[in-house]
Amino acid sequence: MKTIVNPKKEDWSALLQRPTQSIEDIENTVNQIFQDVQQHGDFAVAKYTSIFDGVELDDCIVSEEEINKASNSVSIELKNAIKKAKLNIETFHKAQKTAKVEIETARGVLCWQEKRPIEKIGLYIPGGTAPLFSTVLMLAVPAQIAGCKEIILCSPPNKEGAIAKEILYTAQLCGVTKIVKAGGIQAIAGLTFGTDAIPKVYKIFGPGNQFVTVAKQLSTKYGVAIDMPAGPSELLVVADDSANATYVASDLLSQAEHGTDSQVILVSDSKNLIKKVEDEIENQLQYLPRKDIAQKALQNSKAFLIENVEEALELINDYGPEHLIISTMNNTFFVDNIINAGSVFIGNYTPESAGDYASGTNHTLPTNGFSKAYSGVNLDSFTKSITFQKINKEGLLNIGETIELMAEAEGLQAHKNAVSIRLKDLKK
Ligand code: HSO
Ligand code: ZN
Repeated sequence: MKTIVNPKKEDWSALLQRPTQSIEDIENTVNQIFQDVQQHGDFAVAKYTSIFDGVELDDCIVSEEEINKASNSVSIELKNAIKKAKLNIETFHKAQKTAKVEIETARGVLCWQEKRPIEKIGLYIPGGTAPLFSTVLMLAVPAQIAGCKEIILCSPPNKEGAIAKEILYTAQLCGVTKIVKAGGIQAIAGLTFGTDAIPKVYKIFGPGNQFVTVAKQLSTKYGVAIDMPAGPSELLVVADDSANATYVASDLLSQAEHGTDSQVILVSDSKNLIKKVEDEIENQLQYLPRKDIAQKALQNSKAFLIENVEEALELINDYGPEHLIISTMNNTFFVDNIINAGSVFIGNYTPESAGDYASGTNHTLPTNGFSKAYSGVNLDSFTKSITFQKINKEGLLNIGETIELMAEAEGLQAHKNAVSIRLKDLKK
């Protein structure tokens, strides 16, 4: 990890650049596969599964039998852990339910807003080196609480044509209605257009590689909503001499092991702490099974030696980390003043792993600086708001003239008439 001492403000954005690649070549591939799936449905999906995942499937839908078999082979200990995490995620997301908002804006003019579930949603769960079944919990649990009717999960099959048993078990536990063995661009295209096997959905959630991310973005051109533009994982830790360097190092490594393009940043006013954390990283790294991945990620990572907390805060808000760990003498200062972050972890005993799995918060979060404008996935991500209004005679008398004047000024006579016709009756 490279240490940057007292960086000048004008250099921050260059120093804090994310390790993202160009997406132009990807866009062509994504467009082509979308067209193919739109025209040839399941046939095209199967073709790309064969090309990219190296497996020919008779049926891309996971059968009840397969799910039960997979569930039976997950250990009791792991099942209990998943259930415990599920309970906390449920508790936190149920608490996010809001009551209907209802108000009389003027006498006789009653307006209200109510939430309704998004009926059909798609969840994308990547396969690869570590199948993250925890993401199934993070997406399917709030979807079920919100009342989504159709929850379609897509995940790429392995060479044997299977999806990880933990993913199947968790999906079943959380009420996923259909599990499809399809990954990458072809899965997103299937969810976008619908095929005989894959239902068309209204919103697609979940992380993925750059192909999946670009595909999700393209699906919005066809009227499908997405949770957010996802990117490689990030963690920023702000720590001073009061922090435990061993803990800080373990947190930085926990995020670095996700992928070679992950980025971890340490911000501190203490040269001493930075040194201790660096030594600890070296120490702990050698024992990690994924040390090669973590090591590469650490090459994208930096430690910033900063003069004071105000400057540290400004730098953090500028970067907008996906995850922020605060371990300082004055945590409250950062908690009160943080504006741009996906999820915040406070104090020595709050590792990011807690939020990744089991504390109850969601781990599907905005990366790549998107925390400046996007929230992480939460209950509202699975609902939409509908507004209602009911105006009585007194109400129309109250606001009628206002509408007439405004409609007239916009040159929209028919709008004005809709009010005038009624007002005439009321004034008879
Ligand atoms: N840190 C990841 C989520 C995750 N970690 C899943 C472990 N499993 C992105 O927030
Ligand atoms: Zn993680």
